[in-house]
Amino acid sequence: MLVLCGFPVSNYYNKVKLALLEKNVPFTEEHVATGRSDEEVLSCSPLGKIPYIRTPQGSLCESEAILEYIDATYPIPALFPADPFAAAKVRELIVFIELHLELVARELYGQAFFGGTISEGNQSRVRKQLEKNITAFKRLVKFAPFVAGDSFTLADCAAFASLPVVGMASKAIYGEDLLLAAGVDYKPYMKLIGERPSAQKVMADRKGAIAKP
Ligand SMILES: N[C@@H](CCC(=O)N[C@@H](CS)C(=O)NCC(=O)O)C(=O)O
Repeated sequence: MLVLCGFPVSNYYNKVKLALLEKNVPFTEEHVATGRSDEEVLSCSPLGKIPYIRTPQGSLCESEAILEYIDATYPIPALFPADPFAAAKVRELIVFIELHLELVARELYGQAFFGGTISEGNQSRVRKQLEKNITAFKRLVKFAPFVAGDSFTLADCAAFASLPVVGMASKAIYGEDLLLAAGVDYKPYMKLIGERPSAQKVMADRKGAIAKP
């Protein structure tokens, strides 16, 4: 059976968990904190990042590689469209969400969520980049009703896990959610996805993990 390693507050962990639940893949969870540099973790995830999975063939890190593996190994229900162009559009959206939005907003997390500080210069640099990238993302995202169109795909796993973090971090630092400010109204979408049993489990586990001392 697959083992998902990490913890349920991480957006990348929850992206993978949502896909596993959507696809009804049997898996267990193993709590692994960030910041580990021991051989047990680095042999599975050389940068010490979570999530990673253990499979019968070995371990695998990087959430996107994990999702591709899961979708190919457990093909039904498919979370990439069969049409190659439509599937590529899903992958394009995932890159926009993670590389151009989440990774940029990540620079804000230290101050937004963990009591650190980010210099004014860096705040303004990140804001400029985020605003540019959100404008670009707006051209691609469909919310029709799913991010890539009329069916639930792996891009929804990425969007559901990461869009709220981008919104919360920007609100904490700039006093406004830059996604909403740019007219990317992801709130009804979050509600829609939040009605799925898979997403409810992810959110409940996240809440439980945050509440733990
Ligand atoms: N590109 C990675 C990103 C994973 C990631 O950044 N995970 C965070 C937790 S949300 C982490 O492990 N941070 C600790 C670190 O970077 O050392 C993926 O898609 O899996």
